[in-house]
Amino acid sequence: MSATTAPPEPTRPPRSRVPRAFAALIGLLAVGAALGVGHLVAGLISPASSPYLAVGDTVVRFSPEWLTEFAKSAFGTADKPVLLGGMAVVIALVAAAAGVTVVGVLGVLGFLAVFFAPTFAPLDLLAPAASLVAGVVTFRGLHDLALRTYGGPGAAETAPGSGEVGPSGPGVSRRGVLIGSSAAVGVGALAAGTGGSFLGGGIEDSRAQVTARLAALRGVDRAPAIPAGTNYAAELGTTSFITPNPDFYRIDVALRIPTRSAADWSLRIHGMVDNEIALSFEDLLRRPPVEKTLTMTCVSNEVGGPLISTANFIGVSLRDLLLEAGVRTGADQVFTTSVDGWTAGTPTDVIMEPDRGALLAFGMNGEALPPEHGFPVRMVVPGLYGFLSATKWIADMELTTFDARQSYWLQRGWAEKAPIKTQSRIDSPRSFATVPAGKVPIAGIAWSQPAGIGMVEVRMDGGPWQAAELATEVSGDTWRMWRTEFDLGPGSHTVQVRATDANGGTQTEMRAEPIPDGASGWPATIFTVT
Ligand SMILES: Nc1nc2c(c(=O)[nH]1)N[C@H]1C(S)=C(S)[C@@H](COP(=O)(O)O)O[C@H]1N2
Ligand SMILES: [Mo]
Repeated sequence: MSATTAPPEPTRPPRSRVPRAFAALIGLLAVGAALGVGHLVAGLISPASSPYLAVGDTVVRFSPEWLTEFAKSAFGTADKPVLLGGMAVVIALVAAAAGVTVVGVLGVLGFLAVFFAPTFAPLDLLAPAASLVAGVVTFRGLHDLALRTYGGPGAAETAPGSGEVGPSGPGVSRRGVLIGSSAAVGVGALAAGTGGSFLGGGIEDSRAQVTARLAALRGVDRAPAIPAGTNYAAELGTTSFITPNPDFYRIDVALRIPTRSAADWSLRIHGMVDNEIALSFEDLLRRPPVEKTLTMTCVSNEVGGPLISTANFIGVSLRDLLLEAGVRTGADQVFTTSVDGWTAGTPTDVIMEPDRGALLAFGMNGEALPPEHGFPVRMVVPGLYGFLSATKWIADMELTTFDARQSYWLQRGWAEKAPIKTQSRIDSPRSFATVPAGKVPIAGIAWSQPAGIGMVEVRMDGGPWQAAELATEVSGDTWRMWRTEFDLGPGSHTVQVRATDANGGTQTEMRAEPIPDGASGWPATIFTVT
C-alpha cells in the first residue's frame, strides 16, 4: 500500500500549535510567578513561609549525612547558594516541561514544605496558597492567550468576537499581547521575588541600637586585654588572635538568616525547673554583663581546617540563670531551639560547672551579634563543639533529659557528648608553598579548651620532635599560637605538629573523620624549598 492510495486518516482534533519553546516559556513563567508571589507574600507576613525557602529547608533537613558533609567540604559556606541555585535549575527544567498539573503539583509541594516546617504557624499557609493560585492562574492565562494566538483547540471558540483579527491573519496583534503579557509576568515575578527578599528583614536598626547599648553598659566583668605577643600575624602573616567579625567562620542550616529584632526577642527557660523564667532583651541587659575571649570551633572541621575562630563575647552567665530557674534532679540536657527551629542539646552538668563560663551572648567584638552569628542572642559554651552548644537566634530553652529529646545533629548520627579535642594546625608555610632555602619559619595554632596548651612539638621529614616556641597565653579557652624554625635545603619537605595540653595529654595521632565527635590526627604540610 503506497502513500498515494492510503485512505485519508480520520480527522483528529487539531493539536495545539503553540511552539514548543513558547510552551516551555509559559511553564517557566508560571512557576516563576508562583515563586515570586509566594516569596513576596512570605516577606510581608512571615519570611520563613516562602515556599522556595521551605522546600530548600526540607532538602537540607532530609539530606543524608554523607551529602551534607560532601556539600560542606566541597562548597564550604557557599553550600547555601549552591543548594538554592541547584534547586532553581531543577525547578526550571521541570517547569519548562510542565503542564498545568505539574505546576499544581509543585504548588502542593511548596504547601507541604511550609506545613511541615519545624516553625509552622497557620498564617504561614498564606504564602504557599498565593503561590499556588499565582502559578495556576498564570499558566492558564498565558496558555489560553497562546492558543488564541497560535490556533489549536479553543482558537476557534475564543477568537470570534475578540475583534482582533489583523490583515495578515489572526494573531498579529494577539502575538503582541502575548509577548507583552509574558514579559510583564516575567518582570512582575522577578520584582515580587526581589521585594520579598528585602521585606521582613530590617534588623539593622535594632542591631545599631544594641551596639549603642553595649557601649554604654556599666559594670561589665571585662575579659583581660589581649597582651602583646599572642600571635605572629605581623611578622608571618598568620592567624590574628581575635578574628574580625566578617572573617569569623559561619556554620548553620539557615537558608535565610532569621530576622528577629531585639525588641521582639524573648526566651523561656522551662521544663524540669522549679521556677520558669521568661526573659526579654531588656531583662538580659539588666543582668550582670560578662565578657569572655573564646575560641569556637565546629565538629565538622577537618584536621588543618578553617572552621575555628576567636572573639570577645559579651553576655550573661547561663549558669546563674539556671541556678535561678532551679534545675530539677535528672534534667541532664539543656535543650535549646532557635527561631528557625534548629535544636541543640547541651549537657547540663557542663553548663553548671562553676568555671565553665557558658554565656547567653548578645555582643561580639564590641558590637551586637552579626545577623549570621545569631542576633540578637545566642549561646556559647567554652570547650564544646558548636553543634551541641552554640545555638544562634535562640528562642527557647527546655530543661529535659537526653532520653526524652534528640537535637538536630544527634538525629543525624552525631555524638551526644562532644568536648573539643586537643588539636593543632600549621598556618605557615601553606600546603604546597614554595619557600627560599635557609631558615624557614614554621608557625600555627593549637587549642585544648578549657585546659589550655602546655607544649607544641614540630618535626620535619619524620625527624625528632622539637618543642616550638609558644606565644603568650590568653586563657585555656582560647587558641594559642606557636612558631619555630628549621634550616632547610632545597627539595620537598613535610612538616608535622602535635599539641599537648596543660595537663600533659598529647593530641592523638589516630586519624578520625569529623563524624561523630570531631576529627583527630596530627596535621602535616608538604612544601617545597628552592
Ligand atoms: N540556630 C542555629 N544555631 C547554630 C547552628 C545552626 O545550624 N542553627 N549551627 C551550630 C554549629 S554546627 C556551629 S559550629 C556554630 C557556629 O557558629 P558561628 O556560625 O557563629 O561560627 O553554631 C551553632 N549554632
Ligand atoms: Mo558545627
